[in-house]
Amino acid sequence: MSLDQVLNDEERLARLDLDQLKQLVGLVEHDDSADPFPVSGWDALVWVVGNALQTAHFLQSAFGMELVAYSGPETGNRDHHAYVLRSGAARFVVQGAYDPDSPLADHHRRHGDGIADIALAVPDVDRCVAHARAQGATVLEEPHDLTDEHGTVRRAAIATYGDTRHGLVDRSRYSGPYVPGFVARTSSFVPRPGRPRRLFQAVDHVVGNVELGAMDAWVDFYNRVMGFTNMAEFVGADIATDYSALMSKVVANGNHRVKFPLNEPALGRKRSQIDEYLDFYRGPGAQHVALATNDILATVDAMRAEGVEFLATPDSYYEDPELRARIGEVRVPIEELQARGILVDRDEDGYLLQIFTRPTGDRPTVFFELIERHGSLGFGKGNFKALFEAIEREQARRGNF
Ligand code: TYF
Ligand code: FE
Repeated sequence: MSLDQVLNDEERLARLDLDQLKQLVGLVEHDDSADPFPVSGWDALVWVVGNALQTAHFLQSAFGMELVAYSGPETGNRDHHAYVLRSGAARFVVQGAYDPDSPLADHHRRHGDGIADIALAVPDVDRCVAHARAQGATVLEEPHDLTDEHGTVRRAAIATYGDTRHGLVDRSRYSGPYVPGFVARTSSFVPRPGRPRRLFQAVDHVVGNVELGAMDAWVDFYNRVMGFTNMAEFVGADIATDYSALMSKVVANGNHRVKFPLNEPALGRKRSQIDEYLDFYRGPGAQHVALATNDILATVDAMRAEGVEFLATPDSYYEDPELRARIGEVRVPIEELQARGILVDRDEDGYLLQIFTRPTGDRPTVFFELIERHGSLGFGKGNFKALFEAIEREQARRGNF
């Protein structure tokens, strides 16, 4: 697929052009014809939460997302409520059980709020499933058509780590608001005056936490089953603070739009943040979602004004002369970053700005990252130590460190 073909309708509607998208998420040229499992991008992050109505409200008020579709008892879905929200190219679906016997209630009982389906947009669902099956993947949903008056969505799903799945979705023959069973829905929510129209434009990466010793097997799964390749920032060595450690490797699809860092705990003097996640999520799962923004300062300010809490970065981070020298010039004075706790990292390709929220649910599990890329295709390796120390301060506040 050539680069000018990769923009989907939503991205065109969101007036994202190719150069913006390349910069935002580090998109690269890729030839699909030789790819055994072509993936064009993200379809949706599908959450199971304890209260979908209120999560949908939070995503509108605090994350600036727009409500676009709904399914629930009023539309014939007597199992759960589901709200579809958009921000630029990003789509979230939040589901909460209506029927006390819904499988979603069991999912929530076990995992708390979390991502059940990291759904990917694929041009050929059947080809992907045939390849995945031949490679030994577990097919959770066989390819099937969902049809209504707006057309047809073809969908399948394969299992990944823990109870997480990858929906494989082809919506090229569909013009409805999400998938059959959903109706278009907007809301009366009005953003605070002066707030940017969008707080983020795309999903950059989704990180998976897997069990001790399992990371390489999952890297192999993404290589073999889904044709993903290992990204440069494929460290392999432990990333350690004085107290704890983890290992992280990154795989990406052909055009690099979909990037999956995979973490496993490593043995340190204290309990790793990954262990804390695995305990409270009751197994492997999606740890953080990085949202790409083209103005991280405005986004952080807008989210903070709505009560979103970010990890604190100590002043010593900004005063470290070694860091200052390594970072060089970025688009704003360092003081502007320091005032907000935004981290900077630079590599051979450019730099990135990033910041992390506290966990957004009741358990110390899922959280968000905001990322503004300026050429760097990395994940902020230079910030790992400062970041992990900040996470450990939070773990200690919770009594888990
Ligand atoms: O995605 C990444 O790799 C960075 C850094 O527990 C990171 O955002 C890695 C592990 C982690 C938190 C952040
Ligand atoms: Fe990240």
